[in-house]
Amino acid sequence: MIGLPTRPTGRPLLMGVVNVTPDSFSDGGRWFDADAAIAHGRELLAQGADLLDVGGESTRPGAQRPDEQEELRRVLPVVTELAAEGAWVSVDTMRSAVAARAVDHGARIVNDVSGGLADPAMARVVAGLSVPFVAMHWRGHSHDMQTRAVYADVVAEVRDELLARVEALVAAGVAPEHVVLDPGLGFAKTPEHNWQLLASLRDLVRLGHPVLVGTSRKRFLGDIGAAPGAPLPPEQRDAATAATSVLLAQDDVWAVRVHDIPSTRAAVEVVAAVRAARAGATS
Ligand code: PMM
Repeated sequence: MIGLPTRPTGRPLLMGVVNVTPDSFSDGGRWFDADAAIAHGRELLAQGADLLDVGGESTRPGAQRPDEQEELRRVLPVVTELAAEGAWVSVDTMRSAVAARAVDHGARIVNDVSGGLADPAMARVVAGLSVPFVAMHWRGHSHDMQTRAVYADVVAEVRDELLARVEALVAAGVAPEHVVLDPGLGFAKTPEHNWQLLASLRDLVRLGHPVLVGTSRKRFLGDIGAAPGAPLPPEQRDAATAATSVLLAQDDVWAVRVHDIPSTRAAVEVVAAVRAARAGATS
């Protein structure tokens, strides 16, 4: 059984994003070629990433899905090489067949933005693979997900829908300690929903599962530090991302999923240093 990488003292793990896609909203097309994606993964590791999340399907609002063969063609060479070099690799996929092949090629975590809902075989396959599984909150595929951003109480509904996923995963044989929860910021959420979820993140952490959060470069951060009606482009959202990483570190999440490692690394190391100083002052 593969365990989860341990969280360092005082800060979350840093999961670096390696999108092997032509159209991801934040870095679309930049690492589409396998060699470029591998080089990017190495760069993220050199900058301090603790794990790498390799994905071949863009989930930006409105995106169309690649077929399974195309997804495999994109991710397998990148997963294989980075895992062979010793990196802790997760595969970002909604397809159980892609998850199984990627684990066979060295991936040690399955990150499913649908939490196992998109592919009915996912829970059973992951149980058989015996690897950690990231269950993200999801209400439907990207092409129309924003129509599902309707909540009376977003914090309670996301929590309850995630707990329903935990129940289904465990019933299919996934070890409870293997289930990582993710509130799915930006997925069937308005900016207000994302802020409310961030504000209440501690409640999710208190459920007892490791929590992973992806705020990096997302649309709701585009208005921070921008003129009204002129959101910043994704590459200029790393300062706001780092600020959310500080909050997430203070909430004791297990990992943050980010595109730019240096800015978030500095942010979470500040939190760890302040915590160490506080602990020293009281001992
Ligand atoms: N966000 C994206 C893709 N995969 N996985 C998890 N677990 N959590 C996320 O928030 C998440 C994800 C979309 O961002 P990208 O297109 O920049 O990768």
